Amino acid sequence: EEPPAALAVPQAGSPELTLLRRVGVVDPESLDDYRAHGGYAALRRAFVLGPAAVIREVTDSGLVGRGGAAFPTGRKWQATAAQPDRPHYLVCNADESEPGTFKDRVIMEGDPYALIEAMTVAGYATGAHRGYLYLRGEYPRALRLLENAIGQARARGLLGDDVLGQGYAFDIEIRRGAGAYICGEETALFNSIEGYRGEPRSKPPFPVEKGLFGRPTAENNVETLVNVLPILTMGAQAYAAIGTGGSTGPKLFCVSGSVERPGIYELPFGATLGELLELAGVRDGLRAVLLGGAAGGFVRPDELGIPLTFEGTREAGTTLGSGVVMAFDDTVALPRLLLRIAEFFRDESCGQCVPCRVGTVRQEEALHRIVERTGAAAADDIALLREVGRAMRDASICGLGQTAWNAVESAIDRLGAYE
Ligand code: L3W
Ligand code: SF4
Repeated sequence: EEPPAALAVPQAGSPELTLLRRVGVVDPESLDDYRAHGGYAALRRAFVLGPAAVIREVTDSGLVGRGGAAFPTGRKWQATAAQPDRPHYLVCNADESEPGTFKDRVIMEGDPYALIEAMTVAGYATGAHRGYLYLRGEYPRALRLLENAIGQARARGLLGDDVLGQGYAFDIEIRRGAGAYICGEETALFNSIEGYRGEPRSKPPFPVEKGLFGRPTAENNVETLVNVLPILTMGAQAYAAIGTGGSTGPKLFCVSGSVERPGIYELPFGATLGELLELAGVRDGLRAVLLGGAAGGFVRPDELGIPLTFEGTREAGTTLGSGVVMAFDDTVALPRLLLRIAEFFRDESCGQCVPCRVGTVRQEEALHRIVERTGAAAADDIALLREVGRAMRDASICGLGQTAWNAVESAIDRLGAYE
């Protein structure tokens, strides 16, 4: 088992934290300790409010998905709850595989009961009696702690046939991934749980209508779910006052690369990229920052004023994604880094659709030629990359193919990577 990722939380124990306040503070194996630190107050409030009012609170809070696509959580829950078809399912996407992303791991290892409680609230609100927690296969410590938490919660009546004596039945099953990035795509994830190949389905129909086992399903990222706890305990209004009008609440950022203190940082939406890098101790000679992971885009050192919000990054022509911030100094060979990203996408493409299956190979080949020419690009390589990139973006079935050219494009256009 790997050492605890919770060590990588430079702000651990700070009283002003919302999502990370228990990480590094509570004993992740102890339900009593979790309760002593405010655990299960949100679920109690949910039972007082009832499912419809819980969804209203989540909608009013402005919470949007933290997995990268920023879809409004309240709308997703409302659409699931409204489906007449039964049963409904709740799925927690804990297949955290975006390069540079490790925030969900820190929550699951440092505060596992929070996720179990949040899943129970989500199940209650959306009318599900069964929750699946799809966990990245390479997280053995999270697996052990979550299995323990589920067992303890079951033994104490916090999961099972009659949760908290309220007549609501809910239980959670953990399913482990087997190392495929694509299984983090929600419909590939459903296929994986159902025992099929991890290949994305065409959408629509969206999971809220036909998801796991063809049933109405609310699928949320770990960080999205744990945000529901403070929404219920502090109230939607107080929660919405954190951050900006367009991006409410606190956000976890995964900072790595050329910084002194890599790790998970919790900040309200709206801090600038520069402020975050300052906290992490940015090193001299900064050359580029990759925002949003391999599926995201590069920005230049003179763009550190970009506000870390969904609207701010969009306006700046980039993306926040799931909160990845990778800093690269001038010792990093950009052409090689881009080739590495292209290799990743070629490797992880599920191969189901032509634009992505062939496009990721062509992209890698072109980048390989460039590296062999010691980093210089011929004009026809750049033209080919653009053409292949456009085809992948426009015609791929899922986000993997649609975003496989983002980082390379931004490196060419914003960084002048091959000039
Ligand atoms: C009901 C509608 N539901 C959309 C739902 C949809 C899904 C969510 C977002 O995200 C992103 C991608 C990567 N009625 C709906 C609806 N939905 N319209 O909303 O949907 P979508 O299709 O915009 O995106 P997605 O494919 O679910 C993936 C980005 O994440 N990414 C990957 C990150 C990886 C991690 C990780 O390792 N933890 O998060 C990186 O940026 O680019 O934008 O639930 O069903 N009309
Ligand atoms: Fe598979 Fe790529 Fe097509 Fe997605 S875009 S379905 S990963 S081949």
